[in-house]
Amino acid sequence: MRDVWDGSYDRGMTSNSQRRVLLAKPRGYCAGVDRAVETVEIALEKYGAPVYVRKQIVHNVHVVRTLEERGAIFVDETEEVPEGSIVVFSAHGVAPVVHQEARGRNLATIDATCPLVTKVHKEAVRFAKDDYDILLIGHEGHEEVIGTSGEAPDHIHLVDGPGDVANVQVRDPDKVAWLSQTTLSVDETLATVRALRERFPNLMDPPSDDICYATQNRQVAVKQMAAGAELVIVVGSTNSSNSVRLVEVAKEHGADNAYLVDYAAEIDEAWLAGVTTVGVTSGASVPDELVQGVLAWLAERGYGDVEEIESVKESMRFALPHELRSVQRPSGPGPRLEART
Ligand code: 0CN
Ligand code: SF4
Repeated sequence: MRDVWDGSYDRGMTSNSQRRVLLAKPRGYCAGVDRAVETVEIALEKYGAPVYVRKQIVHNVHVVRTLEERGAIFVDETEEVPEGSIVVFSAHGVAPVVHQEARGRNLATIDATCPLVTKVHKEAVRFAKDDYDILLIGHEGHEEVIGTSGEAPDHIHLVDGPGDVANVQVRDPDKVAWLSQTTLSVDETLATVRALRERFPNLMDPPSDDICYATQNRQVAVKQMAAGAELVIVVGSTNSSNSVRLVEVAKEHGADNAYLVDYAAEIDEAWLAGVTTVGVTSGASVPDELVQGVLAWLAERGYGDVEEIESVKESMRFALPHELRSVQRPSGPGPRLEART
């Protein structure tokens, strides 16, 4: 396996002997998703079913279905959780008002918010305390954006991409800071920040990157891979921001076509017409067994030669939420969900 690949594959006529798969690495579960899924699994083992989860624990259909089969009940709001029950908050974070509501209903909460989302919440609180107008770059309606905005609703303005910059209204153009959702396109966010800085030359940057390491690394990996693949298949769910971004990035960096699928069964054979090289990757909320299902599907159609292209090494792991710290954890990262195709 090469450490760095230069993207220099030929795009010849397809024949069985030439067909190949480039498999991006890193792909799939990040440290925050691994922790959040494990949180629900451990809560089910420790307290027994049902365990309530507010919103999808992570934005993946398979993960949610599998946890439901084990006794997790997913709800939209805490008011749907019976008084006195256990509720887990999802990886995407919640506004402070949600914690208050849970206390009001006497719920036992376990907060699986990713520490890298919590970091953005803290940055918002800090800038609001210093009375900045905060321009939060993110997708309207996304749960993470709703949670972060709830930390300082009077100070935060949502900026949904470069096209939204002209709409921003602030009190003092010299006292403005920007933050972002963790799972955006790095390139589009840089374009949004450039446009914001043109309007607000004294714009303050966040103290550190808000787009998380996992989102960034998966985009770097798909860029390298897409340069040599006519077709890219991204495994992930349609409401997963980071997964959808991988499809866009693949198209912008050389793939003729890129598609998002939850399961191998959703792949359309017609996508393979004339294709020699297929790139495969997955979003941060996707168990690798689903990628293995896609590789098996491709192998049955002559794409059995798989080369993994590793662009960045990852070793991040987060401690469990403090409510579960006493629990012995299985060693090593990785999903414990059972396969289903
Ligand atoms: O797919 P996810 O659950 O969430 P988004 O990409 O939609 O934000 O991945 C985990 C990310 C977090 C927080
Ligand atoms: Fe945390 Fe990033 Fe994973 Fe979201 S994608 S859970 S912010 S590590």
